[in-house]
Amino acid sequence: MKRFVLFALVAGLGLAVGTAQALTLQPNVATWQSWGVGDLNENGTPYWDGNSDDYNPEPANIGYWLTKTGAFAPIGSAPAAVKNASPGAAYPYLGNADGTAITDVYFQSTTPNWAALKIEIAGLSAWNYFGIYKQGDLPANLNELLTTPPGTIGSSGKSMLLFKGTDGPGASLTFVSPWADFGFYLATEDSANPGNVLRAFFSESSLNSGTELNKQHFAFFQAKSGAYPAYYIGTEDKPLGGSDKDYNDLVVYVQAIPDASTWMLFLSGVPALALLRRKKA
Ligand SMILES: [Ca+2]
Ligand SMILES: [Ca+2]
Ligand SMILES: [Ca+2]
Repeated sequence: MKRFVLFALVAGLGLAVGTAQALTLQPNVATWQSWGVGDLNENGTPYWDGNSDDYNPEPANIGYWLTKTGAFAPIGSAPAAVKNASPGAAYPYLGNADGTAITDVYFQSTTPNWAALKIEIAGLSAWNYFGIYKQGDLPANLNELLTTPPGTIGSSGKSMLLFKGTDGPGASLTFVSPWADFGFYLATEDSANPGNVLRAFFSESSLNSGTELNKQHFAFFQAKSGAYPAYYIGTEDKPLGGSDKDYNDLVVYVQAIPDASTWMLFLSGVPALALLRRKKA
């Protein structure tokens, strides 16, 4: 009897973890590149290692923020809240071995994910919207990317807002993608014409328009792997030709979390544990 209970418990847990792994948050490519503080010199290699305008002359791109160096070091001039939000780690980034960007990135997930807005260091911070869209399939009217409140799906069913312009660090939400495959977008609202998109960039940069076609405005860093992976996502909010390429303009942390059925399976093992404990006593 005892052995059967143990078996049921282990089988339940195994099923729970297996279910989560099958559908959890994963990029379509897995070429993670390692880096360290020694690679930071604002020379554009890796592609997110740009010369930030934010705290000149102190360096301040996403790499410095992740590692608490430059403007984000204890003596740096960035605000304490921005420094404190840093994980202090050089997490591997998604890219080519030579430091160039992977142009088309999307993710796969049908399980819940938790997203948190970590920092925004950009003049356009009040106008930048961040969300997910159906892989390879944009809304015909990009103004749908501004559909609020966060968690709402746009009218064509092809986008879901996660953070609106007036959201700031500390904003967070749990979301389930309506599509198995989805990309991330950054849309800037036109301050002169609210409700209209001034510019929008997509993690599949082949969906970008004009000068930004095939130019990657997102940088992905892998904070956790395994059953519940997590990523930091840095963004550059201006056309790359006229930007500082610091990828710290809006930074989001996103992590896969256990869904309700996984918790049910897990909890189903708890009475078995209690039974085992009672038998021992
Ligand atoms: Ca460099
Ligand atoms: Ca920037
Ligand atoms: Ca910036």
